[in-house]
Amino acid sequence: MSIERTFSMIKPDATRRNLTGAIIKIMEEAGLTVVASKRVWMSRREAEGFYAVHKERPFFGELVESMTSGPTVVQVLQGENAIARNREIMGATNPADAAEGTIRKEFALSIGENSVHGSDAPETAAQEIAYWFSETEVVG
Ligand code: RTP
Ligand code: MG
Repeated sequence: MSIERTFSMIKPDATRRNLTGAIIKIMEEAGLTVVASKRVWMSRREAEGFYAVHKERPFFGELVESMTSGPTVVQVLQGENAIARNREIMGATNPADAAEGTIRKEFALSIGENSVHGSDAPETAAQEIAYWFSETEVVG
């Protein structure tokens, strides 16, 4: 067990439906603490840069479209095994495969509009946090 930080996003499909508080409540109840948070309307350039790893994938255009379609809440979550814990409460990428009680099972509309993002490993967590936040903006 170790205290970790992970990067999380509440995506436009969820902010549009006013689900920010409901989603953060699930995170907090799972033992994760919001140690940085801001609401951003991503530019195309920011979305393409953030998702650069997926740029050759067939869904890239659709992903960038949806991430620039409205406000996103970008945040840093801290807690025991925060990376895995957050992935667990998010549920599978495709809401059709997501387990009962997960955020995506409850709120996601489709694989593309799946309400949340969470880092998948320590390296990506560090990169993704640094993409959106300066060190002084993360207050643990
Ligand atoms: P995330 O990175 O957002 O936490 O989600 P993930 O690891 O579960 O999924 P990943 O494979 O990294 O894909 C990133 C995001 O791209 C969108 N996607 N659309 N239309 C499609 O087939 C498709 N596949 C992936 C999803 O919004 C996914 O969260
Ligand atoms: Mg991913």
